Amino acid sequence: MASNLIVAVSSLVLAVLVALTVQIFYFSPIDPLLLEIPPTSSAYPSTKNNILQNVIKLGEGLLKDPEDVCVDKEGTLYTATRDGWIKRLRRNGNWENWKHIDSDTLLGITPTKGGLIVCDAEKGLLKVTEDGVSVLLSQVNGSPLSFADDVIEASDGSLYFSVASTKFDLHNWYLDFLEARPHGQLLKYNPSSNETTILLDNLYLANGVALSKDEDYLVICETFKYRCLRYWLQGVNKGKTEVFIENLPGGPDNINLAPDGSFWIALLQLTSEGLEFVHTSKVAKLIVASSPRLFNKVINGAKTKATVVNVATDSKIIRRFGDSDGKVVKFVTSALEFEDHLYLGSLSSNFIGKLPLHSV
Ligand SMILES: [Ca+2]
Ligand SMILES: [Ca+2]
Repeated sequence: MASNLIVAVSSLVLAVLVALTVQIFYFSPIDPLLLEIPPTSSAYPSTKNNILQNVIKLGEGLLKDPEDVCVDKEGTLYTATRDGWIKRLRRNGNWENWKHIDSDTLLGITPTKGGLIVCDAEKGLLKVTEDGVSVLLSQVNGSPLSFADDVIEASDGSLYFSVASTKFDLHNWYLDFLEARPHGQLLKYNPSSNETTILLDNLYLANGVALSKDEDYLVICETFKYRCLRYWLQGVNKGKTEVFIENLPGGPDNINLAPDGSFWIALLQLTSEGLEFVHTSKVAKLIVASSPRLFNKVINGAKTKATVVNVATDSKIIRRFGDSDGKVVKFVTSALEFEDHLYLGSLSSNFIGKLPLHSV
């Protein structure tokens, strides 16, 4: 009798194990590659400053995970929040709930001559003006535009923007990360001809996009490669791509041109012991991919820090600010310099951080 029960229970356990194995390994949503996280170059300034702990919190409690920030020519600061608001901070210090979009996937924003352009990872590129919100671009070559991440306008009116991944959506970004294959793109939208061109393909999670001061090149961030590429728009190298900076001390998210022509890049601290191990094992990747909860456990450490770097046009890191244990700010995704202050967006904050640059 007892032995029958043991046989029955063990058969059941075996069946469950087989089903789980089949589920995890044969029906996995990912086809992973191993990922080598680059060693942090010893040439970079020390990792241990906590200068970002000195930020002033703007709009605290009003802003749900403001991923990106921008400032228009009047000096009004804008951000897009996870609950679908475009909120703005007037020069007089007042916050305004400007426009609401039925979306929880708003990412990069940029001011343009014709209003604010917002990347909605589900709807595409949106245009926001005093009159309301309209969809500017929702398709690329007949396919839905999904996971638009960041956008910038050139002085001729062209919009350059990134698609983080053509395979996974924002809610499943961790699968793109685990798969570690290049599904990202850099695109150009010409509003006068209504034409969209793919400039670069096969990018490793294409994220922030910035134009150089003279608009002779673009810098595009590849988060999982810990590097940024330079795509030439003018001159003898027009159309060519080269590495702008690599082995960054974190995965680059948004990037912004500074007034002096250098760039501010927010770096995601995607390194934790758990993640480092996961990147060395396809089996571990398949197991983690089977459960977002498991992924959150592995990446947890990564969400408790913040780093931003200021990179010169010759690719040297000039300044590096951090909050090494996320005491005041963490998961900083955007850094924008305006009138001698740095403004910080974050996917784990309810405020915009403001750091006076003259005193650091
Ligand atoms: Ca932006
Ligand atoms: Ca971004």
